Amino acid sequence: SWFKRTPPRLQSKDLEGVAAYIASGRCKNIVIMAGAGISRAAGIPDFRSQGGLYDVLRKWNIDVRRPEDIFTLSRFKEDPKPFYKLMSQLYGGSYRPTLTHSFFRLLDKRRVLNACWTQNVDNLECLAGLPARRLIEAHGTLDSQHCTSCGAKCDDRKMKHAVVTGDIPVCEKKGCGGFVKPDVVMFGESLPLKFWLNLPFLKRADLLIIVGTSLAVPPFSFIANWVPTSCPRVVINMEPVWGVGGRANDVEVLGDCDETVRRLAQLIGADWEAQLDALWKET
Ligand code: CNA
Repeated sequence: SWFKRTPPRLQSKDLEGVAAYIASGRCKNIVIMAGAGISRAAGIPDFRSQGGLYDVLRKWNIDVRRPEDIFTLSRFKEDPKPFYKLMSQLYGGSYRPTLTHSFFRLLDKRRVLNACWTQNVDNLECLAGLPARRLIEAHGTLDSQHCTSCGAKCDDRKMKHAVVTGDIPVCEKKGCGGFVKPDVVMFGESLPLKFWLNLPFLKRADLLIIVGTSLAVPPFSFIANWVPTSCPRVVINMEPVWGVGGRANDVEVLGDCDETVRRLAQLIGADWEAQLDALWKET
């Protein structure tokens, strides 16, 4: 069983080494940690890159002392307008998963994916076909919503209509009228139960792929330290990620994630790249 195996070691500390490890068949429990960077190619801005949501807020002169305030529950309850002004950006378009999302699906198809832990709320992992049992949406999802006052569920279409037309969605239950909020985790809220329940399984990880995230938001960022010390960790990101790089099996591949996962698939085998493209075309 998994705990009796000898600890994995990469042939080389680069993408070739990671590919050889996956191709060897010894790597069967890949854990992914994903962030907003993987959805940028879909046209969704991230938080902290240039041109990201934090820049947008500054440009709009939105009255928030810190950009994080907009995603803080107590502030939302006082005044949800800045949050919804920003949401209208996200709800306006229709988005298609990226090659990186399809790479996650490929790992699942090849039966080497243990779980994908994502901070994203855009639902693109689901649209790429990743089954719910493999997906942990640590910061919730924009795909459903509830009243912050009475907790009632709110209709999808009414919600999206309100947001796109610039209204604040309000609970329609008689006598309630509370503000409706998408089921995203705000600062000041606890993470979904699924996050906490899945933590013990991180001990099974035999490869950690950290992709498109600055890894700046705890407790999500802690996951990187909760895989076994011997577990190789590969960062696929535009910039180095704080806190990862010090372990013997850490690998850093800087650059665009779609390009990197394509190269990784190529290096594992031509059939992997072909299947990756086929899965992406399906989305
Ligand atoms: P972040 O802090 O904005 O970091 C994004 C990271 O991705 C940065 O380090 C970038 O260098 C990197 N990056 C950007 N483009 C690429 C690319 N093409 N290839 C590789 N790397 C790239 O975002 P995090 O996800 O780390 O921060 C966590 C927040 C952001 C979570 O709470 C999310 O809910 C929230 N968020 C989510 C979305 C979404 O659902 N798509 C969008 C914006 C923000």
